[in-house]
Amino acid sequence: NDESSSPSSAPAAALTDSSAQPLVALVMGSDSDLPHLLPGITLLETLGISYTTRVTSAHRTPEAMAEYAQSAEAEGIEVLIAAAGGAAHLPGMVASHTLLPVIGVPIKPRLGDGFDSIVSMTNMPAGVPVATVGLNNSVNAALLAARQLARKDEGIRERLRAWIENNKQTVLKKDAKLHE
Ligand code: RP5
Repeated sequence: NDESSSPSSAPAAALTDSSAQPLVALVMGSDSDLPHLLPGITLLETLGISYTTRVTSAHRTPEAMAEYAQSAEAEGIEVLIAAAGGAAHLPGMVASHTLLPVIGVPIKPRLGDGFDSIVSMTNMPAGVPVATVGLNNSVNAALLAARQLARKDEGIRERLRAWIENNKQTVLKKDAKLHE
């Protein structure tokens, strides 16, 4: 389902990347994907994880896409989140140009239910992995990136633990409310 995303009606006109050296790069095939990435971006900010955003397309800007994927690791990026909809080849193409872990976010296209986006990312040939989350689920993409970074960063680890605890309490409160 796509409940994890609350896209606004139009793409954000501008997005301020975090000022610190980015550890996560969010790449998207079009700025029309950005509203679906905003919940994940908000979560990265909550967890104090620096990030950068790029619009780069596997089909429309193949050279720029390859160049960015090849240079991301040298630029200090540790995890790539790649979002695309429909013929959603961006995460797979990015993964073919880097050794960094790539998390794919399938985006629901204007036409159809989004299953095409999902299988575009999950049906990768053996040898080129894309860790694919649910449709529009940039929150889980951000949490996966956080888990990867938490292996080496105690601060991120603690903030991730706190977020998970808070999430647990939210669910417990909902349960308690049902039985009031
Ligand atoms: C994909 O085509 C993009 O990732 C986007 O999800 C979809 C539609 O792009 P626009 O026509 O909105 O630019 O490449």
